[in-house]
Amino acid sequence: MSEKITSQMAIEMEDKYGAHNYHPLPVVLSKGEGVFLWDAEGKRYYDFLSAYSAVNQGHCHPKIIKALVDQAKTLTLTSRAFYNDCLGPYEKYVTSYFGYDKVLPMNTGAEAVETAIKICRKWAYDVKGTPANEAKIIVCGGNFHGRTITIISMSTDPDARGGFGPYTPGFIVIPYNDIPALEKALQDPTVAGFLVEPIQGEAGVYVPEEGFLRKAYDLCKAKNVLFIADEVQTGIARTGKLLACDHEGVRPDMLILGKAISGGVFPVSVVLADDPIMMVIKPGQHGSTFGGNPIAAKVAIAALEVIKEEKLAERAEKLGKIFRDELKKIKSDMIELIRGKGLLNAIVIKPKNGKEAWDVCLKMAELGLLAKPTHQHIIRFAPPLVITEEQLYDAIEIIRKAILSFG
Ligand code: IF1
Repeated sequence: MSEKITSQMAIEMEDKYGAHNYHPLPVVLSKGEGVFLWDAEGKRYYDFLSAYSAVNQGHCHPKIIKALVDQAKTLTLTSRAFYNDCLGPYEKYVTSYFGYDKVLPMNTGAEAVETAIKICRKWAYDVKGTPANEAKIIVCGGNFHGRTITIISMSTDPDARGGFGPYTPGFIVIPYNDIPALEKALQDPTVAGFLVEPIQGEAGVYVPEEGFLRKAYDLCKAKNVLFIADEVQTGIARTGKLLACDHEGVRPDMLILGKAISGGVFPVSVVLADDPIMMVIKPGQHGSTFGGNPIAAKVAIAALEVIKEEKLAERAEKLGKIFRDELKKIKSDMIELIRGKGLLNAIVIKPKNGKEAWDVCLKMAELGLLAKPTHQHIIRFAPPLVITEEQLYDAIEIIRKAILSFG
């Protein structure tokens, strides 16, 4: 089964044998290295999606791959029925890296979000004294936290949510970036937590007003409500700081990470919190077969080391400014707005002669750069953070050419 297939064959097979839950750009990728991807025919592309910010350290980073391969040859999975000699060192490393007492390891982002919701509810009943089954969590319109039934129950996106009821109760939806709405919702004494993305990724790289996170955090504290940050997409250097919350000096009560915590090499996610919160979970109350497995532990340590060793947060901060400044110089009425932080950026596209964000992405792919539209009119730009300044200028030239090709 290892014979080479053409791009055409690969697309036909996915169409015939795979569920149709995606609509990918017609590009078939077969190799990655650093900031580049190659398709089945050997054409090279800049990757400006980075697997939705999972591959912040660049494709197939040698140090992370070595950790993966070495551990894969030694021990892969024991389950949590027994101890293993990788988990403890990883737990020590990751808690000191982010500055929390404890970590709960899971695999995917959605699982970590579910975990945080469970911990928050349990904390409400055991510590805060909320009456049984009444705990509520405030979330924001336009959120994206994953695909499980409970998570889509708090979504406002008709595609994500529609047709999948009945829904999990216990959520209050307020508009994003709306402090008065939060203040009002917090008056309900059964509110236990506020779950928020510091920048809304799926909503189109929607950056809240400066001070929003700080004010939201302070309001939560005044009401003894847990401030829970979903940094699955914004975390790990992407926005120019280790965490997007660091821009406002906010330390979440619970921090949810996924994606780049493994450099996109392996599904690894975590919830981080201090003892008074995390210790509400007792043996048997939560877990996962694969969570905290030896490969995940070794891969995550390597991936987090790369972030520091290669100063990727600092790179994202510096190169992000250049990126936005250079994009703003492109004179085209198709560019309605440019926004973002660090190397998480987006262009809002104004359709022209029937040409939309999708067409711009097809043109960029033709010219050797991959990005994906979100919400029809927005293109997200998030290259691996290892991109050099020279590569960035080269990529900007491709984006410029693609947009200007529509006149
Ligand atoms: C897909 C979006 C990005 C996330 C935040 C939790 C999760 C995600 C803030 C769940 C996942 C993904 C999932 C992926 C596309 C992608 C995405 F466009 F859908 F919204 F990145 F922008 N919290 N985001 O962004 O993590 O369970 O997937 O590991 O295809 O659904 P997961």
